[in-house]
Amino acid sequence: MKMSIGQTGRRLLGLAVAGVALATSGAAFAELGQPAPWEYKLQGAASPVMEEITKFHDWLLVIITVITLFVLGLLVTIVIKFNAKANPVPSRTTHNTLIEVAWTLIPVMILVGIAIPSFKLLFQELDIPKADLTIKATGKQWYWSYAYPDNGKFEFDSLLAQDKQPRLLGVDNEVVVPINKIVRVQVTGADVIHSFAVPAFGIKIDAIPGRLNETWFQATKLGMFYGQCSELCGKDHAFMPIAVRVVSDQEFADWVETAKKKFASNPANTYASVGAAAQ
Ligand SMILES: [Cu+2]
Repeated sequence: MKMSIGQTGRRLLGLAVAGVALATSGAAFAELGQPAPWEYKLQGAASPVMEEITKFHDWLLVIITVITLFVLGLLVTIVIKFNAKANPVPSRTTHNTLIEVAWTLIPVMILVGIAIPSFKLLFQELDIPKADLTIKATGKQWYWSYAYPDNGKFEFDSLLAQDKQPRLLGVDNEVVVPINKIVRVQVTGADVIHSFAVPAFGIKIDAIPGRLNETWFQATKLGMFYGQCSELCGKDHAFMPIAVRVVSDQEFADWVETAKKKFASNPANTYASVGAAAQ
C-alpha cells in the first residue's frame, strides 16, 4: 500500500492528536492519592517531602533532556560533517586542552548540581521533625497492622477489602491521621521483609523483622491516600494495600474514641493482650 505525502501527513497528525488526547485524559482521570489509567507522571504530592521529590524529579528531567539533546546534536553533526564522503581526509588531531578541561569540569558541575538538591532532600526525608503523632505499621503475610501508641493505645489489622474501590487498594480498616500534623511512622515486619509505601506522601521504607525503621509525613490535603507493600513478600504481596484517610483534627479525635472501643477486644490489639497475659 502506497500513501501520498498528504495521506502520511494526515496519519501522523491523527496519531499526534490521539497521543495528546491520551496524555491529557490520563491527567483528567488522575485522582489525588491513587494511581490513574495511563498515568506517566508521579502521583500528585500531598506532603512537603513529596513536593520536594517532585521538584527534584522535574529538575533531573531538565538535565537529562538537555544532555540527551546535546549528545544527539553531536552525533548528527558527526554523521553529516565527518562521514567518509563529506570528509575524505580525516584530521589527525589527538589532543585539545580546552575541550579536555571542559569535558571534565562540566560533568563535575552537573553532578554537583544534582548532588546538592539530592542531599537536601535526603536530609528532609531522614531528619524526622518533632512528631505530633506516632503510628506503628507492622507488615504481616499478607496484611498490615497499625498501632496508635500515643492516642488511646489500640491496634488493629487492615486487610484488603475485595468489594471496595479502588480495586485492590481498598481495605476494611483504614489508617486515620489528622491533616497538617507531623506523623512519625514506625515500621517493622512480623514475618518477612515488607515495605511501607504511600506515593502521595513520598514515603517508602522497609518493614524488617526484628528492626524498627522510622519515617514521617505531614499530610497537607484531606482525603484518601493509597499505597502498597513494596517488597516482594510472598504469594499475596500484591494484596496488602495501605489506605490512609486524612481528616480534620475534630474528626480524628472522634475516630480515636470510636476506634478505642471498636478495637479494645481485638485479638490483634497487643495492648489488650499484654494486659491479658499479665493476668
Ligand atoms: Cu508485603
